[in-house]
Amino acid sequence: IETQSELRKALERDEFVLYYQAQMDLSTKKVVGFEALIRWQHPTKGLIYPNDFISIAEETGLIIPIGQWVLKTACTQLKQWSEDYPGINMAVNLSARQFKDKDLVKLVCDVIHETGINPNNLELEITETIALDDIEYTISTIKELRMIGVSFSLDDFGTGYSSMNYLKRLPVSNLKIDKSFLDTVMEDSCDQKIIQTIITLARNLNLYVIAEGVESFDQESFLKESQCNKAQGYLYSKPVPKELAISFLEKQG
Ligand code: G
Ligand code: G
Ligand code: MN
Ligand code: NA
Repeated sequence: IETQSELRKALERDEFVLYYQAQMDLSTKKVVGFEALIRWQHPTKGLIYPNDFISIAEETGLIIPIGQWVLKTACTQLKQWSEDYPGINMAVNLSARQFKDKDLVKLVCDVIHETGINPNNLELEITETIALDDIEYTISTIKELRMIGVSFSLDDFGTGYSSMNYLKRLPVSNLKIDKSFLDTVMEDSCDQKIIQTIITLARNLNLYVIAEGVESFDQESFLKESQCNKAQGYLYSKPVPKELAISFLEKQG
């Protein structure tokens, strides 16, 4: 676990990096987007993962400048990749404090303007828990960003407490089925039913569904048969540095 002053230094010294994990369209088996995932390239300790510093960043408020850096870096990368692959999407995670920040809408607008991305290719991920904390605020913030073309995904779906009543009111575009359901799906028929139910629910609410943590072809076949739209997981790629990520796009032409 890292300290506040170390995190501040990391920002000043530009030690954060983004890794990118491919998101596949299950019907075409092509990469249709990437999720940006932060890492800290520490000069002596090596690569540090977000679970070891995001909560401290959140508690200390440093998540605000770190989050600005993430959004700007991910959108700069998106702009570059979309020159050759115009439909490609970029998903960026938002923590609770970032989502509640009064300047979020302005930040996103500024970054879109500065980088020149197509806002339709930007997806912001929030968890159910964040979304439901103050539902009226959530709805109005998502609507404001939707108006300029940015879409939202509900991350870790199925692990929080969203009731159907809340879900139908949230103007999100995608549900991300939590990895925990995938982990045991091939042994546990209950998990299969849960996943199929989430997919049906999503379709009825006009939402896209993406499954996270896909590691085997069996899981992929099950998801395809269940008409899940997209998949993300080690089967396709781990989160990788930008040079490797682009090679996936180049390979598929
Ligand atoms: O990449 P990894 O699986 O180690 O990520 C662990 C957690 O850190 C995930 O819950 C992910 O959402 C979160 N995370 C990764 N990158 C970012 C980021 O840029 N911003 C925020 N707020 N959370 C992130
Ligand atoms: O909470 P969020 O969904 O943003 O976090 C995604 C995290 O899940 C990333 O840290 C990523 O490294 C991890 N991840 C992505 N795909 C897989 C997978 O197929 N298997 C495992 N074990 N972890 C994965
Ligand atoms: Mn995520
Ligand atoms: Na997730």
